[in-house]
Amino acid sequence: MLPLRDAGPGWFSPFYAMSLFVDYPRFTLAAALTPEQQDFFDRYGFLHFRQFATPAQVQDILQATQEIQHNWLAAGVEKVNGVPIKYGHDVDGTRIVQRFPFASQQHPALHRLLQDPRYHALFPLLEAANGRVGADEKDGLVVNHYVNVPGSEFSQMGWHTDSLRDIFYGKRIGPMLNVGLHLDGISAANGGLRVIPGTHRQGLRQMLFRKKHFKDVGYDPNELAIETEVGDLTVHDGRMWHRVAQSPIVGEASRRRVMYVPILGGKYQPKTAESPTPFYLKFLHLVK
Ligand SMILES: O=C(O)CCC(=O)C(=O)O
Ligand SMILES: [Fe+2]
Repeated sequence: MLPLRDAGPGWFSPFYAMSLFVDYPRFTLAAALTPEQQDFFDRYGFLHFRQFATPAQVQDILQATQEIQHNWLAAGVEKVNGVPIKYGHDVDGTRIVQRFPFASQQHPALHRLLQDPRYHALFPLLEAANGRVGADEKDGLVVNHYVNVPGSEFSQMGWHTDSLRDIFYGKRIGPMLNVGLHLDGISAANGGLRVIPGTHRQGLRQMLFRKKHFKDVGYDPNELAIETEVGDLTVHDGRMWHRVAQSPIVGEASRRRVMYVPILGGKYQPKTAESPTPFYLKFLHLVK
């Protein structure tokens, strides 16, 4: 395994062309993190666990999202707790949901999934009191469904930090981890998640201006490709720069489904049906 390097502002990789292939450890999540896992996160800002969910659990999750999609399409639902649902089209032209906010409030199978005690093992990474799974806060459990079709509405996501959202609310950046459960196996050659290791420790200026939030979509020499198998879990610090690369493949093989839930510390701030639409979602149209 090649060691990862910290990505300081001016850092230049001698492995420029190779950096997609830099390897990093995949761990297993148990009831408590190991010191090695804790150290890796402190240094690089992310962790990757294999086989968090079984193939049968992943099938149940996919089934649940289809049921939610069916209900929302039938009822013409536009928002949940003020957060817009993103609709698009599948390979065969049918209308689908591509970003489901607050999904665990919509289906008992997804609600049950968030009761898994292994999430608690991640709370110490927050370095904050009152750690919890944010099922009713931020955008709740979000399911993303990417597919690259001609005129696609959702096939990639530009560079961003999740913590920028706090700044839009005029708040201090709250402690936040974003936890992804990967429902498709994606190799680096098929697009997928890219992170810039170490950027969780950057200053506020770098967090705000290192790139143009959501507009910049290109390759970065310091990026690392997160290659997933079905059922993998990833965790990244909310301050870390990341993006979703578009699959170079068009059609069925480009399909990528992943669900994210925030792990939060500090004050509990649930959203309700009366919650206003957050300002940061004006960026949602940039995601195509
Ligand atoms: O789809 C992914 O893996 C990442 C999505 C993401 O970064 C986000 O929704 O904020
Ligand atoms: Fe993100």
